[in-house]
Amino acid sequence: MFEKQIYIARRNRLRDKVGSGVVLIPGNTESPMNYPDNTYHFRQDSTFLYLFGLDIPGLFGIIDADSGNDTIFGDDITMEDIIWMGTKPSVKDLAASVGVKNTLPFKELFNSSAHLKDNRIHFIPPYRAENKLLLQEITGIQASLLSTYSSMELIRIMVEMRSAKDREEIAEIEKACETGFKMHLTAMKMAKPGVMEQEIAGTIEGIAHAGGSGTSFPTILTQNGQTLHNHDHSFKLEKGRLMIVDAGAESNMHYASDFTRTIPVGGQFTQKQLDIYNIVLKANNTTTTLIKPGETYLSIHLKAAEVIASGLKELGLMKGDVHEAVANGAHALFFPHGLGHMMGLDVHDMEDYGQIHVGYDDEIHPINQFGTAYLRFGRRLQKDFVITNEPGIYFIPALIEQWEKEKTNNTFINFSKVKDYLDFGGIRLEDDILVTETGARILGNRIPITPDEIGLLQ
Ligand SMILES: [Mn+2]
Repeated sequence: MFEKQIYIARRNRLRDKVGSGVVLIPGNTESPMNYPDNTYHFRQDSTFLYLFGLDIPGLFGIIDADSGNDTIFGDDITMEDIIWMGTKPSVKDLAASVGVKNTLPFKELFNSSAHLKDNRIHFIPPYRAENKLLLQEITGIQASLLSTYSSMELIRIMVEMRSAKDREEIAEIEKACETGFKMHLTAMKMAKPGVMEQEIAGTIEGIAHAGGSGTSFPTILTQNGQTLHNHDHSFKLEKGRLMIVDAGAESNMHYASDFTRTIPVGGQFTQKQLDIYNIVLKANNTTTTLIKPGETYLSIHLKAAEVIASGLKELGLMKGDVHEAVANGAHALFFPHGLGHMMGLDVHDMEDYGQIHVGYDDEIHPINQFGTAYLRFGRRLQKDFVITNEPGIYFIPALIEQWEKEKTNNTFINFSKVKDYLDFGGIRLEDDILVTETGARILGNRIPITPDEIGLLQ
């Protein structure tokens, strides 16, 4: 936990901005896996963590902008809890540790329904079934309509508050980066022919648990990198293939890291792999040099797409004018996703608020074109934003086949040449970036990325 003044200041800031009404901040509860007492790893809600800091299940926060009071609802532990789970401070003491004076037993939340009906209420769209049911009960709004009735005003305020990271938050992200570095270095050293993907994935997830609160998202580790979010780890590594690892850790306070590296099994790239790898590396490095306050990430995404298109043109896989190719979305055959996203308490920071509200604003709107439409974050950068930089090139046989059949962008794509790459897989390279006053800083020690650096590890 941070010092309690930080949480008090955040809640006061929120209260000032929201002006009037009652803000409901449900914490998360334990969630059963296969029977009630066998639960998933507990993960507190990030908005609750941001405003109330307490990392335990079964709490609910209310910030009352009218009265100026904050209340935490929760139950003190029973003798049975002490016997099985050990002792823990009272809800009153926990609340005091984050500067909240008022506490009430959890059941009192249901008695507050009348009070809620007389006031403007604000809540973020709930994403867990348990909290949907809870909000339905206390607000009287049907669970399926809760998203519709969530507060746009609260979403805007929270995005504004959480987008720029403060010093303490950046220090936490750097801890997660340090663990992420160890995970990736270990994966690189283990990537030898005959090793099971699962063995490496399990080992690096252990490092994430040893270094903090586990992984920040399900690990992607595969020699079938043409599938962007491939969570299968059932193959044995083969010489000549590329292994993609997209994995990150959470610090103990739940701040995230998120890195991707792609390495040749056994350590040596073929020339064909190296040619594609160097294009992705150039796109990644170019992105880092372009990041600075005032630039839009949408324009940087498109610049990275141009680096990719011009590299592929040099190899004969694309043709025609590079700007025109990118304007027409031809690069998306190879780079069908966005350049990156915000990162903080969530690996896709604040994605539960609605991606469009986090990544776009009144000035920068999403582009509705295959590929660029997947860009999660496009708006103007500001100092202390933390974003990911993750360009990639993939050869997705089904997509290539469809585009060729439908003649999609065939003025810019040399399909006969692309066919030599159907068994290539994919390459993605991802760093985590802090926007500084004048440019960008790569967070953490940069994980080995040049072909030479990678070769030395094996
Ligand atoms: Mn990412």
